[in-house]
Amino acid sequence: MLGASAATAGAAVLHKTVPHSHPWDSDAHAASGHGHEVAAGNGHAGHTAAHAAFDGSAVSNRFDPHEILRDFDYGKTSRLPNGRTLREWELVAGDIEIEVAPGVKFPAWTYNNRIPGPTLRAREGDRIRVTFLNGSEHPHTIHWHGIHPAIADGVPGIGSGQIEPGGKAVYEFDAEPFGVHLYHCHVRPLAEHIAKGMYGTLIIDPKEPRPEADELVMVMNGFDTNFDRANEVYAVNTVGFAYMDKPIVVKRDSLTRIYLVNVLEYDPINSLHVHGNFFDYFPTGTSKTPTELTDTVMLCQGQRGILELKFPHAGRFMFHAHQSEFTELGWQGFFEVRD
Ligand SMILES: [Cu+2]
Repeated sequence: MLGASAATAGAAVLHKTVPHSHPWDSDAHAASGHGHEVAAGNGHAGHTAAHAAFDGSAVSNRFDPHEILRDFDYGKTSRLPNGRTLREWELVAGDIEIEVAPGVKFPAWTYNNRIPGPTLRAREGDRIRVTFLNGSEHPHTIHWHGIHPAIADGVPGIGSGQIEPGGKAVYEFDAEPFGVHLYHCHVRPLAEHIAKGMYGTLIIDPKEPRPEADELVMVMNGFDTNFDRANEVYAVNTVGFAYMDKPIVVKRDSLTRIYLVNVLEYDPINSLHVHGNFFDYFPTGTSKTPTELTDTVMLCQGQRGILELKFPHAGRFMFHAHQSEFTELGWQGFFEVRD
């Protein structure tokens, strides 16, 4: 049963192409449940084989860093008697082998067969219900960043506690506060459970939505491929150099919004620097007023924020960690700004 669930949850569901729109932009959407949506305005909506590479050769994974960028999962929605929206998801833990660079395999632990796990997206005030099935051979949980009762916190010894292989838990809480948040396993040894790949992004949109934009999710991570508690590969969305080989296409003079999360294990800090531009920075995304106009942001593990920028010039612009070691080991990419 669990295996079948894992396959269903992990296999990409129907993808709808809905450029720059949230389901709550229309009542019809809000009332109907639907799984994945890819807001793909830039020509890579199709399912092609994974094509990230150090040097042009391909890696093969069940997920594609380019699809993960704009893949927002709004869950299955229904209306509660009190009129509020209930959003439901199923997350399945599993043990799979992934490729973090051509030929570099990594025995990962995942939510829904991908790293990062699905980007869950709700609106402030929604009710969130996540059913967790442990199809892995190890105990896991889902710990949530946000404001919620202790029983929904996803740590061993509280509420449903540690979920053993084959076990199940339901986490239910209100979507608050608005911002960009994180979920991850909280079973010890914590560093191992996180570094193996058990994390994802939870976006809670404000009731009054942010301005329309081309939105991207970037989860900064790394992989300790020889188990010496140091990373051999650094990346955004798992595959080193994925966005060098194939740049992220954005539109000149139009608003680009990046949901940036740092889950890097074994290194105390991470950073993102954008070439040829500055961005407004909203720490944790909990305010609509930026705190800074800058071109570099530094994040400790678990920190996250929202970047908003418009590119005034067409062309290719690098983005990368400003720690040169990370850059050289995979954490770099290009924006390709087109008219
Ligand atoms: Cu775990």
